[in-house]
Amino acid sequence: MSKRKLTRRQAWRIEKVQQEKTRRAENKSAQVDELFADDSLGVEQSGRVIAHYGTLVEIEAMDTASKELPLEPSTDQPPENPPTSRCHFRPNLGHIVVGDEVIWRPNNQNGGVIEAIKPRGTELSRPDSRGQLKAVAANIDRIFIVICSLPAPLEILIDRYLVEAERLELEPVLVLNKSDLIDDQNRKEMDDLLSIYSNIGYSVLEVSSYSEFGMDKLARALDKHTSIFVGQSGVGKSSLIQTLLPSEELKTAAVSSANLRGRHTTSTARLYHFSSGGSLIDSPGIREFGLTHLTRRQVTDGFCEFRPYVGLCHFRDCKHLKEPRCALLEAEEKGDLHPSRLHSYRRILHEIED
Ligand SMILES: Nc1nc2c(ncn2[C@@H]2O[C@H](COP(=O)(O)OP(=O)(O)OP(=O)(O)O)[C@@H](O)[C@H]2O)c(=O)[nH]1
Ligand SMILES: [Mg+2]
Ligand SMILES: [Zn+2]
Repeated sequence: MSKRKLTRRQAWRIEKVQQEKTRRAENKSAQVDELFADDSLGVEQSGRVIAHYGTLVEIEAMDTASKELPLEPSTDQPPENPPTSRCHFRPNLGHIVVGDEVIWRPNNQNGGVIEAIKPRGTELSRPDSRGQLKAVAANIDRIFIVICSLPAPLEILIDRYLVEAERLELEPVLVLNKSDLIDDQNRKEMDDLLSIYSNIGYSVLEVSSYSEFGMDKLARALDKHTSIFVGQSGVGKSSLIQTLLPSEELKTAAVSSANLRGRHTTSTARLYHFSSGGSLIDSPGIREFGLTHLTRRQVTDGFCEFRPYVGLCHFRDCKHLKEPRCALLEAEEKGDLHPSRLHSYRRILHEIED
C-alpha cells in the first residue's frame, strides 16, 4: 500500500495536536508531582483499596494504631467499617485494583496519596477489549460464580471462571440466585446444570435474595474469607450483598424486558465487610471472559475432572474431537465426563490456539 502524502495544512494540524497532547501530559504530571511533594503528607501506613474511580481510589486504613493520622471516620458508615480516604496515585505505579494492599500517606483533607502496591497474594485478571491482560481484583481466596434462571446461565462462562479459579487455586462456589423463580417449567433444567458441577465436587448453593432462602448458608460460606461475586449482569450479585448487608446502599436494576439481559448496573468493583469477619467484592457483570492469556496446559488443568484421563489418548496431539481411542471421548461415552464440559474445553482450546 502506498503511503499517502500529507498536505502542508494536515501536517501543521497534526503537529499542533501533538503539541497540545504533550502540554496536557506535562501539566498532569506537574499536578501529580505537586500532590506528592505536599509537605503536609502524614506518615506512611498500610491501607486496602475498596473502590476505584479512575483517577482516585478509595482506601481503608489497615493499621489505625498511629496517633498522628488525621483520618476521621466518616459519619455515614456503620461503626464496624474502618475509616476511609480517597487517594491519588502516580500513573506509573501500575494498575491498582480493589483488594490491593497499599502503602499510602494521608494529607490534611481526609485524602492522601498512594506510594506503593504491596505484592499480591492472588490476582484475578482477564483480557480487556484490546486483549491486554488486566487485573480485576487482588488478594481474594474464594470466587462465587453467581447464576440464575433469567438471564439464562451460560455454561461456557461458568467453565471459564472455573478454569481461572483452578489456576489461581481459589475455591469456587457456584451460586444459583433467584430460587423463587424456579418452578416446574425450569426446575429440571436448573437441577441438571447444577448437578454437572456438584458431580465434579464443586460447592453449589441455591439462594434467593428476595425470599432469603439459603442466605444463611451463603453467609457461612463467605465467613472469614475474602471473596468476590462474579457473573453475568442481572443475576443479582449486588442484590445478594444488599440482603446480606442491609446497612449498605447498593444500586440494582431490573433485567431488560427487551433482551432479557442485565443492564450493567454495577460499574466498578467495591469491597464490603462483614461484622463477623470476611470481606466481599461486588464486581460489574460481564458478557465475555476470554482466557487467551492461558496455555493449553493451564486450560487442561482448569478442567479438574479431566485429570485422570489427561495423557491417555492414543495420539499425543489429540484434539479430543473424534479421534479414535481418545481417553476423554471414551470417558464421555461412559458418562464419566459431561458433554457440556468437553464442549467448553474444546471451545476454549480453539480460542487460545487461534
Ligand atoms: N426474583 C428475583 N429477582 C432478583 C433476586 N435477586 C435479584 N433480583 C433482581 O434481579 C435484578 C438484577 O439484580 P442486580 O443485583 O442489579 O444484578 P447484578 O448481578 O448486580 O447486575 P450488574 O450490576 O449489572 O452486574 C434486579 O431487578 C433484582 O431486583 C431474587 O432473589 N429473586
Ligand atoms: Mg451489580
Ligand atoms: Zn483425546
